[in-house]
Order: sequence, then structure tokens, then C-alpha cells
Amino acid sequence: MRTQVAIIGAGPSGLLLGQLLYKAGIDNIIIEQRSADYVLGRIRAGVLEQVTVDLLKKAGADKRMNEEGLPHDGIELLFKGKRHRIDLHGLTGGKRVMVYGQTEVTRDLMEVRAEEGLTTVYEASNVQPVDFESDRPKVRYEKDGQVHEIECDFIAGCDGFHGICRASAPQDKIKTFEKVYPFGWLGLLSDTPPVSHELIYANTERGFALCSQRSATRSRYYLQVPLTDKVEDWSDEAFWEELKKRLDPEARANLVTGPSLEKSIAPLRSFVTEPMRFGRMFLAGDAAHIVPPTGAKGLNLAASDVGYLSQAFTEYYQDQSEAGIDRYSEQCLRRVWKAERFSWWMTSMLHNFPNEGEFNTKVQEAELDYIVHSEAGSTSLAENYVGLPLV
Ligand code: RFL
Ligand code: PHB
Repeated sequence: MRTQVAIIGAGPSGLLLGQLLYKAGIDNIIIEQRSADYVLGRIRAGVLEQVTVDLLKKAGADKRMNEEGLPHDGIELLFKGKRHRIDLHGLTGGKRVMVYGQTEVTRDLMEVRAEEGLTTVYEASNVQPVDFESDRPKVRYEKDGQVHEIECDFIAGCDGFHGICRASAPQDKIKTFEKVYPFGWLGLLSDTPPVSHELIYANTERGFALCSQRSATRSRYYLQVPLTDKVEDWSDEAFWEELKKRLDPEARANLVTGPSLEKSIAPLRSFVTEPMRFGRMFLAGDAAHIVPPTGAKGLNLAASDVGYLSQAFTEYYQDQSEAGIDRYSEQCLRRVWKAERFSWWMTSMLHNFPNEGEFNTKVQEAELDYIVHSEAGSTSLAENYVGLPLV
């Protein structure tokens, strides 16, 4: 088999890249180690920046998002028992975010890919990027007991944090930067109406909480929990009781509880790989960087990476120019580090740090007080939250 771009991983980065390349007339194959249902079963991001919305439109996968997505003009910060609204729309000259789940984004991208008849190999095992430092890279994998090989011009490593592409990069050419946080997020999805129209980010003595949503009838909530907690330790009742304790009286009274559709714990981590290109292999999305979810940036960074990458490949094939592929890593990393900074900052301001003591708590309160009462402070939060412009 031969293709122009072999994409490893059918998460949002791989699927979006495949569709953007297809629209630019560039042939591609996606190789994924899991089944499509398994990929769709992962409940993750909920907030899309305008840049991501625009790329989904360009990919032709925006129809259902336009009908069912929820545009949001603000968020609320809850601290010292009171909620304060950050007017994203007013503070950024009319920008907003779209609340639309990663599961739906992935489903829409899978559907348009299937409609176009493009090849995705699911349940491939032992996937290997090979010879990417030569000009004849290949992807090898096993399926149904047979070894297959795809010859290609380029490999896109869209295989997430635990993937094979970053692990296959020459160790003397790669540098990684990492920060691990001493807590995780316990998430719960339920068919209950959201507690508030806006997302609520809560800093409380008992730890961080986030009230998010997927639709007018489906809610997504998160609680900061110690890393030692197991999801089996948390009954639905215990989750709702703890969430109530972390809300203000009005939200507590409005909270509608119900059985969980999904419950899982995710550790929080900041991680960056430099560079994001190794010869003819390019890393994109979580394969190259991870942010804690507090700033809602992970999926959005994945989207902007593949936006740059599809542009670079288009320049290569249409204009015979390597300028885009040569610029790719540096261009992405400028944006990545700003999102890393924002996500780290939001995480630091909103969570309870077990070993940092009361001084830290007081500084957090002062910072939150500053952010909500200073136009400069709230504008800085707002412009990062809606997404910095592409460079
Ligand atoms: P993914 O989604 O991990 O997909 C990678 C795919 O590669 C496959 N794979 C392989 N395939 C072939 N061979 C191998 N050797 C392979 N190894 C792995 C995997 O099976 C998978 O299908 O990475 P991608 O596409 O880069 O997408 C990144 C996003 O998933 C991630 O950044 C976001 O979910 C992060 N995130 C959020 N991002 C936002 O922008 N806004 C949010 O509101 C937001 N909330 C979140 C989040 C992540 C969370 N968790 C669970 C980490 C909330 C949570 C709780
Ligand atoms: C979500 O809805 O899953 C979500 C929303 C905002 C975040 C993180 C996750 O910051």
C-alpha cells in the first residue's frame, strides 16, 4: 500500500488532519490501534475555541456542531462562596467558545471520513513508524495475523500521550519538559440539566470543582481528588454530596442529580516535547504535549497543530515548498507554550495544593479577587480562554 501521508491515531487530531488533507487533495490513510467504538467511548473535552470551530468547518464536519453546539459568552469563577462572571464576549471584542463534546467532534469526523470512502485501519496492532529519517518512510502494523506496510511521503504522529511515535523518535534529538500535579480530576457524566447556563470553575477549601455540560439535558461535572483515590471509591451519591459542598448556596439548590453515565479519574500533567518534527515524522496533539484540563486547551491545541500541519503539507504538494514543514515545529511550540502557561496558571489558581499551606491559599484568593475586579486581569483570562489568534 502507498499513500502520501500515513496518520497514526484516529483521535481528534488524526481524524481532523485526515479530513483537512483530503479537502486539499492529499491522499492519506489512518492507522488506529483501537476500535472506533472504543475511541468514541472516551469522554474528554467539552470546550472548543473559534479556531477549532473554523477548522471543523474547513474539514466539512461542522453541520451537527452548528445545530447542537452551545455558544458560550462567559464563564463563572466561584471562590469564597460567591460566583463572579467573566464576560468572555465583552472582554475580547465579540469572541466566544462553543460547548460541544469531543465525543461528538470525533463521531462527526468519523462520519464524514466514512462518507468520503477514506481508509481507516482500526484494531491495528504493533504499529511502527519506520525509516522516517530517510526520504522513504513507512508504517508497519499487524492486522488479522498479517504484517502490513504502508509506504508514504510523511508520517503524522497523532497517537496521543501513550503512543508509539514520540517513543520512536531518536532519544538524542528529543527534549521533554514535564510537571505532574499532586491530584486528579474525577469526572461524572449524567442525563441531568446543567446546574447553570455558564461553566462554573470553583476554588474551595475542599478542592476544585467544575460544572460543565454537553446539552440542555446532559451535564459533565468534575471534582479534584487525591491521586490515591480510585473510581470505585466514589459512588454516585458520594460524588453529588461532595459536589454540593463545593458549590455556592444557589447552585447547590439548583443542582439536579441522577445516575452517572460515565465516571473516571484523570491525572493532571503538563508536558511538552521539543521538537515536534523528526525527519519526515511530525507529532501533533497529545503525542507532543499535554496540558491539565483546567484551561480547556488540549483538544484545541491538537486542532491548531493539525491546522498548521495540513497547511504545511498543502504548500509542499501544491507549491513544491518545504517552508511550511520546516517551520512547523517552531510555529506550533510558540502556541503550545502559551497554552501550557495558561493551563498551569488556571490549575495553580483554582486547586487545593496539599503541601503548599495557608500562604498559598491567601495568594490564590488575592489573585482571584484581582482577576474578577480588574479589567486587565479579566481580559487576560478571557483572551486566553477563547484562544489566542493563530500566528
Ligand atoms: P487522543 O485523543 O489521545 O487520540 C490518540 C489516538 O491514537 C491512538 N493510538 C494509537 N494508534 C495506533 N498505534 C499506536 N501505537 C497508538 N497509540 C495510541 C489512540 O487509541 C487514540 O485513538 O489524542 P489527540 O487526537 O491528540 O487528541 C487530544 C485530546 O484528546 C485531548 O487533548 C483532550 O481530550 C484534552 N482535554 C480537553 N481539551 C480541550 O481542548 N478542552 C477541554 O475541555 C478538555 N477537557 C481533556 C478534558 C482531557 C481530559 N482527560 C481525560 C485527559 C477533560 C479531560 C478529563
Ligand atoms: C468538559 O466539559 O469536559 C470540560 C470543560 C472545561 C474544562 C475541562 C473540561 O476546562
